Amino acid sequence: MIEHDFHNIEKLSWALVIMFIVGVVIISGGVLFLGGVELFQFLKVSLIQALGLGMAITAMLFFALRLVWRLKAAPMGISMIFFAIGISLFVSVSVGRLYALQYPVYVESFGPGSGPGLPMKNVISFFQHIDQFAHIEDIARDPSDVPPPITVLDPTPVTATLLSEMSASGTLAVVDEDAAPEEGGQIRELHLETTEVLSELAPGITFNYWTFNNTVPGPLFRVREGDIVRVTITNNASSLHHHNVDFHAATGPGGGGAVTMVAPGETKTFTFKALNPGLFVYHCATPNMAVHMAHGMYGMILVEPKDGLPAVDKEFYVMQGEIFTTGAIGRRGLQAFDAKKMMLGNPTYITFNGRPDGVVNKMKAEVGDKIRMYVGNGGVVHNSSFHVVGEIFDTVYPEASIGGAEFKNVQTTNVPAGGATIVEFTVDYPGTYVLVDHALMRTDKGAWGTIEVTGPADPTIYEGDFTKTSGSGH
Ligand SMILES: [Cu+2]
Repeated sequence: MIEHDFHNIEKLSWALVIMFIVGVVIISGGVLFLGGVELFQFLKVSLIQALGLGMAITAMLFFALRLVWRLKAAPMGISMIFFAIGISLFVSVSVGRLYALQYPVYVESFGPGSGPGLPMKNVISFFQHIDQFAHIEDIARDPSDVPPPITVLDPTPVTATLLSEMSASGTLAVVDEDAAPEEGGQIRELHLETTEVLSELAPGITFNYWTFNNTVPGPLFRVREGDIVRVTITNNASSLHHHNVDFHAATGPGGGGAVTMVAPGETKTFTFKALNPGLFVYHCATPNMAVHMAHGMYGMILVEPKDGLPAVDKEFYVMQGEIFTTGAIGRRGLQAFDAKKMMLGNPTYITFNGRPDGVVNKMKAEVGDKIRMYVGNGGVVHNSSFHVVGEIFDTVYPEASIGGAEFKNVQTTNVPAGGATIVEFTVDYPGTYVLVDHALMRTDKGAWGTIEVTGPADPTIYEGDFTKTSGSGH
């Protein structure tokens, strides 16, 4: 009888060990089969934690079974199991699922549309197609890439033929005088391509950006109040997700979002009339909207007032954004999007033009230049406290309002999430001017850039000893 029990328990305990080994082989093989070494790398932390948990449970059961047999004391073994389960319950109730095991599918939310966790099938699909994703050398949009002011009208004349063609192609809802641009206005054709690409956000740190036209932010468009704006959006065939575009400059449900949802490979067009002047954000509004924006899907359109804006010497385009990665700040390698960090409102990186140092050493001006900056915020959590160190904004168009009251002599101005500002200042003294989100901790996450100003120094404006002092300043 004792011999018989021994054999049973001996067999059972070794069966446990074999089950564990088989489990490890099946899970590892499954991961390799579905997404190759890249998926394995990606899930490394979760797999190691799951392995640890599996080892602990197997060892516990193994030990308990042997205890039952050796001491002939079933209660001992059962109390061991109770003890282990009790500890697990205690930990799981207070901590919940282990952090690494939560990613990416278990984040619940209550917004419109789907939640922020990326579906596992998309994660697997990403690794299956990883070789097809374009590698972008520099994801940061050049802040100097600003289209010229609309002084000469667009050569595309508005004719009755063009309007009826647009109507026939379904790109213009109504053909009558109301749909025509206002006097002096034009039809503006804007082209957007949504892409999902790989690019380094810092040396050695790669992120899967989703973009408009392969940069973050997307292009700055320039139209005039009263223009008809015709937007054509194409979703690159290599995309894994649907995308669309919501123009804050458009008046109508969804700002275009409802009529521009494009599947991979698809193209759609929509038309709106630029009724209000101002600097407006556009962004992808495909559910989960915040997830799409946190991958880089935002840009701006300037609707100039009918008389244009005053002439300046230099114009720059900067957009703040937020990136949430599963790895801590500075962690190398391919970084996955972290839905939980986004829900907690804690970006790993806060960027100007898509990555830390996205607008460092890219903006140049001469002493005496009047500078205008178009500053937007594609962030999904934080408002920005925009400031240029060593400068005072002569004029701020608050919240990018054009035609309302302008602010004069401002140090720091607010840029709401999904909003913008326009600031103007004349640079009076040469040197490097640092722009920041003056919630200054964010500069450590990447929210800063520079403007280099060259020219003669006027000691009546600024004078001091520029020789460096020793020491780090801490
Ligand atoms: Cu999108």
